[in-house]
Amino acid sequence: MKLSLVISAQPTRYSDVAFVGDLEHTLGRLAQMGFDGVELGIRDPQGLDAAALRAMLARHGLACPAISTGQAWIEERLSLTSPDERVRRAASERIHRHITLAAAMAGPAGPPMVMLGLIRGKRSEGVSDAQALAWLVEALRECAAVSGRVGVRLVIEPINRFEADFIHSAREGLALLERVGCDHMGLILDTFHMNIEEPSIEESIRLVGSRLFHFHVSDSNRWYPGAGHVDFAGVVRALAQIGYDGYLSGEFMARPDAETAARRMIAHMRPLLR
Ligand code: LER
Ligand code: MN
Repeated sequence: MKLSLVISAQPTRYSDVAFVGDLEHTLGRLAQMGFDGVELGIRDPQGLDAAALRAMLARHGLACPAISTGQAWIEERLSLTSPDERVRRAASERIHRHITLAAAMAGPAGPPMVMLGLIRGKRSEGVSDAQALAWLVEALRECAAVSGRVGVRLVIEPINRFEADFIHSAREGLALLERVGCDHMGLILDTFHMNIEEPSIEESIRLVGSRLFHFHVSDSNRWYPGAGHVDFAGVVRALAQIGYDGYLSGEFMARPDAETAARRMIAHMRPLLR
């Protein structure tokens, strides 16, 4: 298992990323601290140069296991479950651009995965659960067809009930995967959401098993691992049991500051991976 950190490739209001700003400088600092990779939060891939990003990552010896799309919801309210057909279409098309960027960024370990969390949107008033789910499934099947053509894997994130109004748990995430029916779509689990929604973090990791494609770490209070009460030794043991060999990607608030939080994540997590 390897360690990465969620950072933003563009300016953002999203608060749970530890670094926003000069990307080249950030990558240099993270490589020095001992990270293996970075997960890039990207609101809109338009205007980003995949070859330049790939070269910048390579200069610092960092991988990019995933790019995430949630800023398109946070900044622009693009949603796969909006009652407005034009908004749903814009959200799908935005994800297609993320997929194209991911394909063009492919490094030695293949292309980054594209993460779909908040962009599923919130169920609007007057829209039933069944309707929202039907729109979501339809959009995910379309995204899966696009990503399948270029060999990019998609990951769905169960998100806690205070931030999203459906697909909160690992079990609900698995049911969604079943309904979409696509082998190159899996789940990402996030210890912050799991601490709120799952009866047992370890049991839920085991339940997801081989459908676990990616993993976010932050402590129970959304601070860096080690700042709250999540048992990360138990988390790593459960991940090892299911043969998970991907990234543990830190996604937490920049507290007390970005640099200290990132260092403390490495100090807490690295010894658990040995
Ligand atoms: C995104 O990965 C996430 O975990 C959500 O909580 C977004 O805020
Ligand atoms: Mn997350």
